[in-house]
Amino acid sequence: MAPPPLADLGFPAWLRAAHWINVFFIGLLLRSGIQILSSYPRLYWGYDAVPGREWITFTRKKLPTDRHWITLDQETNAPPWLAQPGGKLLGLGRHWHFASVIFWVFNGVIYVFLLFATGQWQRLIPTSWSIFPEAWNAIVIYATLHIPPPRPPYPYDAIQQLVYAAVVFLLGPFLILTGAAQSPAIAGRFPWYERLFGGRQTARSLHFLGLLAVVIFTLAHTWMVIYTGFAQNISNITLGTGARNLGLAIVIGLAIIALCLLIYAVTTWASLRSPRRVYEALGALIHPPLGWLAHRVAPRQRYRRSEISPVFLVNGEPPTSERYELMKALGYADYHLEICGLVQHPLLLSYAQLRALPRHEQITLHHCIQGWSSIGAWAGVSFADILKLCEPKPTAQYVVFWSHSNDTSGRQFYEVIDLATLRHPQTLLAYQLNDVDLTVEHGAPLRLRAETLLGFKMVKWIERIEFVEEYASIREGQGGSREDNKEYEMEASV
Ligand SMILES: Nc1nc2c(c(=O)[nH]1)N[C@H]1C(S)=C(S)[C@@H](COP(=O)(O)O)O[C@H]1N2
Ligand SMILES: [Mo]
Repeated sequence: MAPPPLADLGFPAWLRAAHWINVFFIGLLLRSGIQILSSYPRLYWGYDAVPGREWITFTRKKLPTDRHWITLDQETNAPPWLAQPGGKLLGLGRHWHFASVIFWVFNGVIYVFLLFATGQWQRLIPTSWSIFPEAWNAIVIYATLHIPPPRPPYPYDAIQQLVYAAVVFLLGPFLILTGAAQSPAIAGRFPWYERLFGGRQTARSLHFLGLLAVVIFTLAHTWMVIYTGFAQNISNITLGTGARNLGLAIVIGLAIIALCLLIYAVTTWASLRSPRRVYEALGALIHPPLGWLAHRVAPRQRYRRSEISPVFLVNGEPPTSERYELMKALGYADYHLEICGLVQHPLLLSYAQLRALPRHEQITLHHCIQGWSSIGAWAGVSFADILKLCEPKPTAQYVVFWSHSNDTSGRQFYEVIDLATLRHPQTLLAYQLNDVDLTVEHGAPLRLRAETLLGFKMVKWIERIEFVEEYASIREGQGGSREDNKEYEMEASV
């Protein structure tokens, strides 16, 4: 069946609805995206974030000089008028970003489907090669600071048509693909996918440039809408092409924009006021798919020796207890790893016993939730070997890693990981980084590596490993120190 002619298509209700829904979620994505960027406001090319090699920095914040700085010192405060929700609420910013993505993609898929089902695609996709000479003519006219005339039946010039088509069919998918390339679970399981973009930091930089393209497009689009007949244009996209009452259309159009801004304001205010409740509400939506990804996808990372980062960044405050200081002074000779909880054989393994177990090595990319990444060669004990020794009981579902260090609330640092995720190959209790025994900064004497997860799950300075059935009864019940204190998500796979 031939599609109806372009002139008869008009702006059906679904197209108008999809347009405004898109505007609303793009706004949320931009706001929450800026929140995420503010946690590590510097961009790099390649795989890792090597200090000094950033191509752009958005902060003048100084690092502390009286102690070893950590990457949390590089986090900045985002202004709530610009970012969602503002401050240092990275965890909540991610929740807004991921929740918005779900609705935005859903809306986009329906829109594209209906474009093709109704013939509306003819608005965007050129049907003749003459579009290119016409586009060139349009550019020449723009260069003289004039607006080219529309080309009936199209309501706009050739360049506009090409730009609209590129935004829908190229920029949208580009943002989704570069977003996905930053996930530790996806990069861990499909290293070729990350290589396609030239590394995680390149994907992050491209994702940012995509954001910039969206902003520039939105400004240019808004300007054109105003310049080429604001009343008629806004009427078309709110009430449809048949509408007579242009005044009413303007009121409705502006009311929709005001409503979007109001919702951003209210949801930002709610996020700042009761972060935990917003975390739980949005979490109900995003945690199931993230958890599914983390434990379904087994990592297969293998970077080359030559790719090891010249500097492996450091995060997390080291232990300060006397006990740890003493252990360190003795070269960890009296260190013991305690394995307890729901296991057939509770264990107390000395440092020497741990190092006598088979040694495994892997060169992997570390993804910090803040946005930086580093490549390192880790060596240590395979978690599978520990499981063989202790034999978890059938009721054991989760493993709690307790650290010698304290979290930001001054209590013992801990993180919980589900047993299925830990059964993946490349789960390591590491004692070496780049062929030397771990330094204090990197978690001496023992730290976790779980290569489908974000860095904050990989507890350093491990004191004790406890097998449990559930974690709701541990501390605040969110699954770890960072979840309890900073609203990071337990299913740290993206
Ligand atoms: N005990 C403890 N472990 C921790 C942290 C911490 O604050 N305390 N920070 C985590 C975070 S956020 C990251 S990114 C990694 C950093 O590991 P690295 O310092 O070896 O790069 O450690 C993780 N393990
Ligand atoms: Mo991190």
